[in-house]
Amino acid sequence: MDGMNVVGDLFGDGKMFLPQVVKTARVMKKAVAILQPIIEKEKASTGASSSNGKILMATVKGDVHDIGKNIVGVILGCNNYEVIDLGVMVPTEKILQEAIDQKVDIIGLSGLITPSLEEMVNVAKEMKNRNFEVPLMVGGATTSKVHTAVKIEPQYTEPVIHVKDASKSAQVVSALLSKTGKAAFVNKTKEEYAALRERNANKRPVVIAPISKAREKGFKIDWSQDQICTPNTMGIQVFDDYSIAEIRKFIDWTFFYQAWNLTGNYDGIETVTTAQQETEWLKKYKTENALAKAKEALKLWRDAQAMLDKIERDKMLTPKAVFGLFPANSEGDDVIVYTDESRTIEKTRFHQIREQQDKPGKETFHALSDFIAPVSSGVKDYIGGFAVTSGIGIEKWEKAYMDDHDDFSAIMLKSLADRLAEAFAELLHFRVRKEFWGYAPDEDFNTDNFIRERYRGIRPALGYPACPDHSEKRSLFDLMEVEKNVGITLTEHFSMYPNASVSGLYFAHPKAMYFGIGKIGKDQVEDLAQRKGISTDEMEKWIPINLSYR
Ligand code: B12
Repeated sequence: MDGMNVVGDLFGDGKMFLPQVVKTARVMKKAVAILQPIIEKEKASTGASSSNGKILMATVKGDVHDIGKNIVGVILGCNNYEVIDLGVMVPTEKILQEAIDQKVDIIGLSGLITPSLEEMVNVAKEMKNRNFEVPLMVGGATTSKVHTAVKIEPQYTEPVIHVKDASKSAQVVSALLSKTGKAAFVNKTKEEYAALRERNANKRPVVIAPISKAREKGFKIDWSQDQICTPNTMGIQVFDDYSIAEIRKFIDWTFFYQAWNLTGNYDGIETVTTAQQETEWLKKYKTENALAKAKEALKLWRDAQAMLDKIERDKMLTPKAVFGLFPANSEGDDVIVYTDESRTIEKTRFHQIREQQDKPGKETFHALSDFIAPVSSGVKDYIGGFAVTSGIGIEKWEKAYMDDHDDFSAIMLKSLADRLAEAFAELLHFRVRKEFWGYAPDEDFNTDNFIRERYRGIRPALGYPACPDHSEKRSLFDLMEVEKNVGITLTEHFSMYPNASVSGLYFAHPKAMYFGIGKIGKDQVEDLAQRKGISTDEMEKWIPINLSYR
């Protein structure tokens, strides 16, 4: 344990890197498992607890993401905290009951997508209602200090702390549990959050154009001049067990290093095999820290290749995909998908959101529907949809690794499954452009172009900045019978299970591009709610970060 404390401190000080810590934790856990009977005996005789405190961790209701939470769990374990991990999609009731039953010292919540932000607010409110006294920590990709300060902290009387990443987690926990240091830490954070709230309240309000004006200034395409490509293969196609060997060629490794807290540019890493190549490659890292990080990145890359080889060889994961290409036209900001080329029966509608944030010189207010020919043009246009997963089969392996006290392999597998899901989405889009839709038959395989999105057409994933409403996934899933065809399911907050899944739309127009919706006005929210047949309150729940008036 003393050794782990040293490792924890070195990591906190930035002198050790995440993969090293997680590997060290594996050694510790395996050793502890052997010593467990003796530890238990000692505990029973002295009544003493050997841990520094009990932390309950959970991914909130409706969200399935846990790689970040799991990493934090390992780091806290290394720092001798007892971590009670309730897993994913955990309802508030369960979080609170477990916290009481297990007498935890801190509750930690994790979430990756926007609806989880609201869920965290709910947990905080409920903690106050029930007079909880333990601090609350929040983390995960969409959480932020500002959201925590403005929306979560005011709901709870005890400390609420946003933790940006794993490297900060042990310091925060230690401060929150310190008899001498807690008050100062909590007061400092409270002051910081109060200042953030004030700054937020005094922020110059964004100028919102009326939705009518934004629509008038939508992105214009001269459809009479346009050559639309009719897809070679219409309707739905399913891939049941796609080759991992093919998919791995499309991996963009940037986010893999990010997941392992090793941000940096490691271009050319795949060419390093001999000792001489390694020495040459490392020469470009000039500072001591950059060099140490690059060495670690190289080890991690090799571990990843070994795991990918195993995934391929042992068929650990079964990548599945469904995509569909359909007749479509836009109507206002909606995209209508028809049952067939007669375009008489509407099969579904995708309700797009339009930019409304105005500023001097702003000429265009985009909506994704601008990239599809309007019904009034008489032009026959098309849209595509896709859902891919590389997470089927993962639980069995994850459990086996965890039973073997091997968090490193469990986290490695998860981070690779995520990479494979993204890569599969990229590969499928490439094939759609080249073969199935066929508007880019001459496009060559070029990972650099894929990463820099240098190709015709876009594949916005539902929930991304151009289409932030996660609830639109329901229409996509119904359209392509995703549950039945590939086994990806949706939670009540439209998170996809298995976690390593990506879904979205295909737009083929050469001028189609990515953009961010930003803040929108109440006029559009009301209109959107009406178009979707839901209440304004519910609509607001799906896009809280886009509301200009909250
Ligand atoms: C990799 C990635 C994925 C992976 C999954 C990653 C995962 N964590 O499970 C894949 C490719 C599968 C994926 C899919 C999707 N993604 Co994604 N994804 C990302 C990306 C690029 C990085 C996130 C990540 O993994 N970071 C690394 C991990 C380790 O970090 P982390 O989870 O944040 O955890 C760290 C900290 O937050 C903190 N922490 C986390 N939890 C906790 C808890 C406590 C108590 C504490 C103390 C700390 C703590 O410590 C952790 C370790 O350092 C982000 C963009 C970005 N740059 O952040 C988008 C992003 C999160 N994704 C997004 C979206 C929309 C999706 C999809 C919905 C898209 C789609 N329609 O297919 C799907 C959803 C998948 C599903 N199952 O439902 C959006 C979310 C937007 C929103 N506001 O909702 C983002 C922000 C991209 C964007 N710019 O819009 N995604």
